[in-house]
Amino acid sequence: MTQKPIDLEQPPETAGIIIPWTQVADRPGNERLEETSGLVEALGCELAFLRAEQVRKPTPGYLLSGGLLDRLAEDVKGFDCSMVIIDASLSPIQQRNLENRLGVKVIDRTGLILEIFGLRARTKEGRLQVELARLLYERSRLVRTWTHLERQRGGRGFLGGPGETQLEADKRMIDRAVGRLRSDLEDVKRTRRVQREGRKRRDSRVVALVGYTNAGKSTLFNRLTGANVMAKDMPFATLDTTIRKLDLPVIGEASLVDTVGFISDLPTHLVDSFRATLEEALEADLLIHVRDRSSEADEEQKRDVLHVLNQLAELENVDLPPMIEAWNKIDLLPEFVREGLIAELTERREGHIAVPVSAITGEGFPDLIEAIEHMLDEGRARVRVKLTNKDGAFRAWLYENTQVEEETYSETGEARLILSLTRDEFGRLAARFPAELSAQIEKAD
Ligand SMILES: Nc1nc2c(ncn2[C@@H]2O[C@H](COP(=O)(O)OP(=O)(O)OP(=O)(O)O)[C@@H](O)[C@H]2O)c(=O)[nH]1
Ligand SMILES: [Mg+2]
Repeated sequence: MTQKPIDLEQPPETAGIIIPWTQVADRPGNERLEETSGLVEALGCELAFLRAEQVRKPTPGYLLSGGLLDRLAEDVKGFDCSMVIIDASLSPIQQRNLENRLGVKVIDRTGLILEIFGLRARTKEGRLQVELARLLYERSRLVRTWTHLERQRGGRGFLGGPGETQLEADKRMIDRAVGRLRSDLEDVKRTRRVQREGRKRRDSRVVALVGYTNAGKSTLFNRLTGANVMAKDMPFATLDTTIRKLDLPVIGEASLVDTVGFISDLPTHLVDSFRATLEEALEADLLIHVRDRSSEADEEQKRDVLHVLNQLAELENVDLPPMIEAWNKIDLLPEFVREGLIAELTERREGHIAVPVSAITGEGFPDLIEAIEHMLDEGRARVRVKLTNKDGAFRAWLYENTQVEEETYSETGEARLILSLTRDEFGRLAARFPAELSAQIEKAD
């Protein structure tokens, strides 16, 4: 049951959407309804209806049962829908049965997100990743259908039948394509690694923006770097990682990374296949978790973002970089809520930095920059170096490889530098100039 990509040349599809829920605790709030309709809009579909429906006893055949299904079938006819989206996870059997019963294409949440990613992917890397996710999704569904058929045919021995062999063949074909895609993505990863190492050699510190889709990462990115990345009120506006120079008043130059947003119930295949892109964030010196504090679902979104980040770190077997939070969109909050947030901030325990900002008005930016510098500066040492006029090469090396904060001259014409060094830089300095290190360098402050 492979999904066909949606053809943009065709007139837009008319979609009816059901968001099923079982327990009262899972009943979707307004934010979820809006998010889902946003996803459908992002797909370029016309929305016929969208309802949250309580499914007390999900059935293995259709998920929805009895009256719910009848009503859905009526509405599909009544609104002349060409597609139904079930904002949940459907088994391949349920999907097929629903398609047969309703007479239109049926997709689930994963299918929906994959479609949007498919439409948005622009770069070669983005396309590879989406294609991989799609294949892994299809493969997982083939396996399940196959198991089902196998059970039906149980005990018939050699009469395996053409269905089985066909599915086996499909599986093998997908496996081959997955293998090719993975190796293409390995190349992408390698190139990125080389670029990253280059940045490291130049000691450009890397700061990555992460967060829920639509939280305002790209808007913040553009404003901080003067870039012009697409920022839009729609889910998954950004799929590709962009890196730009970020000028910091004290530290100097750093690199800022904008990344793909996360969403609740992000299919694991997507997390897996977007590793090449998100590795950039995992290897950053600092993560800025951009949160939309004006969203009712902000706390859940935060939880989901942290969950995906931890999942990724586990997959890559690395620790997450240090993180601060940018509490974005505070311009949308009424004054008293804003004050409450700021009070909450001051009550927070030390060690966790959060900065209220507005990527639109620029409010809070100086504090955000200060917080970034503070975090990047941790682990740096300041040292004072005495130079004589014979130290030309040493001086040149220091200027080239470290950050010189200050240069002064004594009455006798000796130069004194104040340097700020990372641990790595200090190690390189010690290896290169051991004699100078003991004779001419002392700790500042
Ligand atoms: N009022 C207000 N709107 C904002 C702010 N920051 C971003 N927005 C709006 O929120 C929407 C989403 O912004 P983006 O910057 O595209 O969000 P994103 O996090 O990059 O989203 P994805 O790329 O989809 O993950 C846009 O319509 C922005 O104009 C803010 O501080 N205040
Ligand atoms: Mg974006």
